[in-house]
Amino acid sequence: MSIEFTRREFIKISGLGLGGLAAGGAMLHAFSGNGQQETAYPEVALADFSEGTATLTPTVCEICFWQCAGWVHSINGKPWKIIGNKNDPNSNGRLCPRGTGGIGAYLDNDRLKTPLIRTVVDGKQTFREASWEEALDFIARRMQKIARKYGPECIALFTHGSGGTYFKHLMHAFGSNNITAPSYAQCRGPREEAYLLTYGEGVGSPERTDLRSAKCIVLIGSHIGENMHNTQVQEFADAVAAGSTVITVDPRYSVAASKSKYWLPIRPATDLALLLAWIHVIIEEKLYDAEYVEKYTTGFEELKEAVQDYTPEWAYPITTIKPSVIRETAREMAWHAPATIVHPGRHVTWYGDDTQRVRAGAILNALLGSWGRRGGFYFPNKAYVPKYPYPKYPKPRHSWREAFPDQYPLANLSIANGLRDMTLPGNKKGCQFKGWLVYGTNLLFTLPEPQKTIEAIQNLDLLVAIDLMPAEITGYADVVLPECSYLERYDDLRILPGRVPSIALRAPAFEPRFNSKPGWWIARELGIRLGLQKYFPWKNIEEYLDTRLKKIGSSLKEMKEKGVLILDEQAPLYIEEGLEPEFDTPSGKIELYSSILESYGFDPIPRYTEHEQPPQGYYRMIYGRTPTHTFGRTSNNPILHETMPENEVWINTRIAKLHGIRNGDYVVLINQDGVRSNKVKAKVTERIRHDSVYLVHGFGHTDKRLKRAHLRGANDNALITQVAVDPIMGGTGMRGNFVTFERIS
Ligand SMILES: Nc1nc2c(c(=O)[nH]1)N[C@H]1C(S)=C(S)[C@@H](COP(=O)(O)OP(=O)(O)OC[C@H]3O[C@@H](n4cnc5c(=O)[nH]c(N)nc54)[C@H](O)[C@@H]3O)O[C@H]1N2
Ligand SMILES: Nc1nc2c(c(=O)[nH]1)N[C@H]1C(S)=C(S)[C@@H](COP(=O)(O)OP(=O)(O)OC[C@H]3O[C@@H](n4cnc5c(=O)[nH]c(N)nc54)[C@H](O)[C@@H]3O)O[C@H]1N2
Ligand code: SF4
Ligand SMILES: [Mo]
Repeated sequence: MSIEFTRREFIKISGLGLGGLAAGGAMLHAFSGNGQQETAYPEVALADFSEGTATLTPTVCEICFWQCAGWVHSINGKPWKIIGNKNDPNSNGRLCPRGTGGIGAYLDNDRLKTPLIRTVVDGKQTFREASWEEALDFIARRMQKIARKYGPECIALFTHGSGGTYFKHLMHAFGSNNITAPSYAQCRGPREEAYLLTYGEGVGSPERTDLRSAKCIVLIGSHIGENMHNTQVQEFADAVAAGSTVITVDPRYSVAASKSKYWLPIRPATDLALLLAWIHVIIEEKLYDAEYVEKYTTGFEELKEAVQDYTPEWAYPITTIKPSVIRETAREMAWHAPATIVHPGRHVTWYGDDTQRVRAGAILNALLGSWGRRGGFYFPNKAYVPKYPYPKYPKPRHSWREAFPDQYPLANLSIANGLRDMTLPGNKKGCQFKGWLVYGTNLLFTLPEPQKTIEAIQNLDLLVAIDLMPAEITGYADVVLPECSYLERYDDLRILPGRVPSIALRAPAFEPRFNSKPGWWIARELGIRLGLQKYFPWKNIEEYLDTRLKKIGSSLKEMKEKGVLILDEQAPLYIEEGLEPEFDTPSGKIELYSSILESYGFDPIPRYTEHEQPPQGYYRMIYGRTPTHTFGRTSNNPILHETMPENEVWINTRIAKLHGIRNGDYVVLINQDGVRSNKVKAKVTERIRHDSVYLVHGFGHTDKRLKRAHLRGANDNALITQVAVDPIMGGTGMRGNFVTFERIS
C-alpha cells in the first residue's frame, strides 16, 4: 500500500539506506549525523595524461543549453578532460569554463544515487531507497489512477534539458500536451513573440545575431561575457578586438560595459523610454535606412507619429541618461548601420511589459535595416533530420489554455507559471493538475513566487522529480529518480540551425555511476508500464539513433567517429548575398505597427509605461550570471564550486556606507514582503547604481544533501515573491522586488 500525502514536507536529509540494493560500484556504509544508515561511495579520481592512451568519445555539453559539441578524453575508463570539437560551428573547438568543468557533474559524490520514495518513519516524512522496478511501478500506478479519475491531461511535465525529449514523447503518448519549461515565460518568451510579431519569425537559439561582422553592438542588459553562451562570447570578443563600437545599457558596470565605448547606467525598468527616444532621434534626424524601410516595412508613418513626443529630453528624467548621450549613441548606431545589432537579449522577463520593450528594439533594428544584413541578423539555415517513425499521438481533451481563455493570447508555448497556478486549489477550468513530472528543472529556484509553487505541490497526488542532483525540487517529490550525467548516456541528436546547419552526437564516455539511469531508459520503462509500448518500438537507443541518422545518409558509427556533421542545406544568409527575405506577418512585411497586437487590444506600437520604483530604504533586486556557473545547477559541482563558492550582493558604495556595511560583511536581504535571504557577503562597489543591488542567480541552496552548496550565498528566487505578468504572453517580470539589509554582527 502506498501512502497518500496530504502535506508534503521538504525532505533535506539523506534517505534511509537499504544497503543491499543493486547499485553499481563498490559501496561503503556510513552513519549520517541523524543516526540513519547512509550509503557512502568512493570518490572517482581524475586520470593523469601520463597513465595511458586517451579514448575520445563525442559529447554535447549539458552544463548549459547552448549545446556545444566536444570530445571527452578518458584514460583506462577514468575521466581526463573535455575539449571542444573543432568541426562544431557552435563551439569552434572551444568550450566555455563551465563546459570544461563539466566533468565535475560526473564526479560529484553528492549526486542522487538510487530511486527514492517518500515514506513516514516515526511520524516524520523521509525517503527510502527503492529499486527501479518498484519506483517505476509506483509512478505508473499513480499516473494511471490520476488518468482514470481526472484524465491524462491532468498530469503536466516541467522539463528543461536534452533528456526531456523522451519525457515529452511519453507525455504525448499518454495523452497530455501540458508540457512546459521555465525557458519560455521566465526567459526568452517575450523576445520570441516580439520578433514574431514584427518580422514573422523569432530570434531562435543559438541567436541569429551576426556579432562577428557587426560594427556596432547595442546591449540592453545582455551581459555577454558573464552570460557565457559560447559562440556569442567568442564573436563578441572578435568584434571588440576588431574595434566595433559597443553601447551597453545596464545599471551595473558589467563585463560588457567594460568593453564598451558607451556605458549608459540606466535607471532600471525604464529601458523602453530610452528605446523610444532612440527611435525618435533616428526618425527625426532621418538616420534610418529609407530604402529598406520603404521596401520591407509597414506602419512607418504611424510609428513616426507615435514617437513624436518621445524626445531625449522627455526620456532624460525617466532614464537618467543625458539627451546628448541619447542623440550621440543613436547617431553612432545609424553610422554603422546596417552592421548594427540592437541585441534582442535572452532572459528578457524583467518588468511585465517585456514583449513591448523587446519589440521597440526590434523596430529599431528594422529602421537601421539590420534584419537580413551582414553584421546584423542573418537568416539561419535550418537543420532537419526525419523523426523516428512513431504511431500518432492521442488527442488530448484539455489543454492548459482553457484555464486562461482571455489571458496571454499570444503565448505560443505553455507558460510554466500558468501550469503551476492551475495546480492551485479553486481552478475549475479545463483540468486541475494532479500530477507533475519534473525533469531537469529546479522549480523552487527557477519559478518565481516560490510560495505558490510549494502551495501547488501540496495539491498534487503525484510529484516525480528526475534529476542529477538532490536539488530542492527533489525534496518535495514523492518519487525521485536519479538520471546519470550527460557523460554517462546517449541522448537524442543535437540538431541546430545556424550559418551552417549541423547535428551532433552525445555518446556515453563512462558507465553510469551509482544506480542512475539515462533519461531515455527511464521514459521508455515508464512507457512500457503504462501500456505505451507501441510508442517505444526501438530495440535500444543505438538502433533509435542509427535509424534517424541513416535517413540523412549518415550512421551512428560515422557520428561516433566525427561527433559533428554539417548538413548540406545552405541558402544565402544576407540580402547582400541574394537572400530575398520573407516576413510571415499578416502584411507580409516587417510590422512597425503590429496589426496582430491591435486586433487583441494591445498597443500596436510600444508605448511607455511606468514601473514602481523602490520605496525609501529599499533597493531593486536585479540578478544575472557569472562566467563559471549555470543557474543553480553547478553550485555543487566540485570543480566549478571552487571558482566561486558563493555569490555576493553588489551594493553601491554610498548606500553601503549609509547602512554601515563594509566590503566583505555578511548581510541578510529582506524583501518588501518580509522574506529573508540566507546570509550573503556584501560586495561594496561603484559598479552598480545606488538604487539597485545585484545577485548572481543560483546560490543559497537549502538542501543539505548538496554538501558544498548548502547555505552558501543567497537565493534570488526566494526573494521574488512578486511578479509583473506580461499580458501579451504571460511572461513573469521578476525585477520588481525590493530589498533592504540587515547586518550580521
Ligand atoms: N530567480 C530566477 N529565476 C530564473 C532565472 C534567474 O536568473 N533568476 N533565470 C531564468 C532562466 S533565463 C532560465 S533559462 C530558467 C532555467 O531554469 P532551469 O533549467 O530549471 O535551471 P536550474 O535551476 O539549473 O535547474 C536545472 C536542474 O536540472 C538538474 N540537472 C542538471 N543536469 C541534469 C541532467 O543531466 N539530467 C537531469 N535529469 N537533471 C539535470 C539540476 O540538478 C537542476 O536541478 O530559469 C529562469 N528562472
Ligand atoms: N555563465 C552563464 N551564462 C549563461 C547562463 C548561466 O546560467 N551562466 N544562462 C544562460 C541563459 S539561459 C540566459 S537566458 C542568458 C541570460 O543572459 P542575458 O540575457 O544577458 O541576461 P539578463 O538576465 O537579461 O541580464 C542581466 C543583466 O541585466 C542587467 N539589468 C538588470 N536590470 C536591468 C534593467 O532594468 N535595464 C537594463 N538595461 N539592464 C538591467 C543586470 O545588471 C545584468 O548585467 O544567459 C545565458 N548564459
Ligand atoms: S556554453 Fe559552455 S556550458 Fe554551455 S554548452 Fe557550451 S561549453 Fe557547455
Ligand atoms: Mo534562459
